[in-house]
Amino acid sequence: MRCKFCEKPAFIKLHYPKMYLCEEHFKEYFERKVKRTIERYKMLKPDEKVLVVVSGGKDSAVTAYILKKLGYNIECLHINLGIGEYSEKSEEYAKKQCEALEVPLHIVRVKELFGKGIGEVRTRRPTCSYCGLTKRYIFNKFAYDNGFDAVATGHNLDDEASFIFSNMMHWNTQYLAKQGPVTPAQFNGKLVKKVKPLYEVTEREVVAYALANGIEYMMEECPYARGATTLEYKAILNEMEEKRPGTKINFVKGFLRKKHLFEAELHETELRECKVCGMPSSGEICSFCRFWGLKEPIDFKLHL
Ligand code: Q46
Ligand code: ZN
Ligand code: ZN
Repeated sequence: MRCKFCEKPAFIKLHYPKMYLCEEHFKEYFERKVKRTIERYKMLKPDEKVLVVVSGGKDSAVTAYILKKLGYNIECLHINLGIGEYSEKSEEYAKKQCEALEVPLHIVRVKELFGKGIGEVRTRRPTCSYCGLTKRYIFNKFAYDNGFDAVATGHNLDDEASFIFSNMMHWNTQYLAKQGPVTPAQFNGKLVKKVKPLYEVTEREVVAYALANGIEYMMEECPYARGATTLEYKAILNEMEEKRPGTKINFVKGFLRKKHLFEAELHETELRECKVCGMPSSGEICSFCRFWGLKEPIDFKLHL
């Protein structure tokens, strides 16, 4: 098969819209799509300072790569979760990716902060739950302490579609109301703006883009990800996508059109300052400080 736009052999067959593209035209297509997503949802202004959270995996590596290529002012943050060999390898990949891109990489290591890695804490809370809490707090606080205007994460269309799908199955309207491609800054900027530039590209397209650009990334999954129900939802959506191309994007766009229905149900909890760290919290002490038993805030400010 030949590319739709030139004589070269096809590198990929896209299912929606259906077309064959050579490597060069696929890169162009992918970059245009991400650029349009950023513009459509008014994610970033050209002069904003953006912190990209890089895990070592493909999605965040592609996010950093494409934001740099589109001319944004980016720096990267890797959070080493302290999950044995998995975390050591992840950090190595993050370093390699940022070196290749020539962008500054900052590293925060959970074990250095608390003496324990994720998975080593004796708690009734599920591992992924406190891991997520820890990551979200660290990247937000790091961005806030260092004056970043936005935090970019690597969530792709498959992640978003499966998140919406699973939360609809459980009618978690509170979560659904807060879901979207952009979360604006809140609480006097203490909650930094969050953006998802890969919101409208599929996982398959991200893999192909990484391959086309020689981006190396960590393929192993976190040991705690095994058996996660998100993977089941992804598999169901993939099956539907195969039968009816466009299912995922139409589902996510339809959700965004109807999101106001969920927002109407949102019980806005009044946020106040955490007594320990001063960051926004629904209780006296925020869940991060409570979970890690902090007595003093962690200062992530870089002293350059
Ligand atoms: S939440 Fe859970 Fe992930 Fe943390 S413990 Fe691993 S699987 S890394 S996205
Ligand atoms: Zn071509
Ligand atoms: Zn706190």
